[in-house]
Amino acid sequence: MRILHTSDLHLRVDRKETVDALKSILEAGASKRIDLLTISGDIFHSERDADALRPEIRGLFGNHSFDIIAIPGNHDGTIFTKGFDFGLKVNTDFPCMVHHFNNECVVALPYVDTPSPEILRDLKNAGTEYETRTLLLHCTLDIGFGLDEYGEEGGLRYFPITREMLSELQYDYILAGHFHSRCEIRKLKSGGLFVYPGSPISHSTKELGPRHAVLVDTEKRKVTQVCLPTFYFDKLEITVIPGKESEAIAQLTDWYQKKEANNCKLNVTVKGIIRTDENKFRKSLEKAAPQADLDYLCRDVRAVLSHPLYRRFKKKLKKSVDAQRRTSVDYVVLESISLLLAGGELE
Ligand SMILES: [Mn+2]
Repeated sequence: MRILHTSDLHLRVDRKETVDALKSILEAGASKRIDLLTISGDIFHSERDADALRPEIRGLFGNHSFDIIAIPGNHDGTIFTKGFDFGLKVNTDFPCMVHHFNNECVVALPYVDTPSPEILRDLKNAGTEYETRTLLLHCTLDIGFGLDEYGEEGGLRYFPITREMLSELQYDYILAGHFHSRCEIRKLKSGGLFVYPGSPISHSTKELGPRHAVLVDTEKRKVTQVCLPTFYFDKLEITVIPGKESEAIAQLTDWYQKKEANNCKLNVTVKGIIRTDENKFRKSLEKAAPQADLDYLCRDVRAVLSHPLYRRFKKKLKKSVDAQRRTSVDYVVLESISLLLAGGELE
């Protein structure tokens, strides 16, 4: 069976690009000839968004060559129990629902706060008669991520679970949601694979770089990331060394040109010290990355270069500091003298 896995769409009525992301995922599903699309929670950002978007979304979920199985997450947990028509069946049955496809099963657990011993027991016993078992879960895994990587809410209140506990359940694949920042695939001690696809669209600047869904081929036992054409944020930080201004421009040009045609918003921070006109250098940066937001923090240090104090230092530098460390020491001194000059502490 070929499964495309995603989660955390956070569809919002005031962010059209989230609905576009859903369309991209459905298109990816068709082009990858999948049998099943799985969505592990937080389809909607809030109940209000689910309410507003329902009629529009309903049509999108219908008429596909593949099945769709979804579970509620902590953001949209209760809306699915109210009998509305979303165009897809979101599993809200406790303890869990077992969907089967020939000799395989997909066990879907609707979002709950804590993995109680009863829930873990039910998950362990669900669908054990099938050859391949896949579990859908909205959870916080113990792999040392920053709490802010789990979307805006963070925290460990959301079904915290360890790899050890999941290993015990003996699933072949655990297709999870709740972790936003990037795609993470981990092998469990049991041999099973744990998959966080990351949010399929950047919801904030905490989620950087192109977004992915994950394709699971259960027959070939192959798991691959599928890059999505959805909106993302990205950023680049460059520290310029005096005399290496053109290298900085080249680095920016290379990075920018790879992303230029993408659906993204780019932020570039250029800091450090330069041996050239501040205005001219800014213009070159803007030319290299015209659509990016630029934080320009460079300082022209030409006045320092001709300062007697710096000249004396430069002579000593060659004698007393080995070649390897010379550039970084030079940089620190240039920066310090420049600040002293700016503060009027040097004549
Ligand atoms: Mn989420």
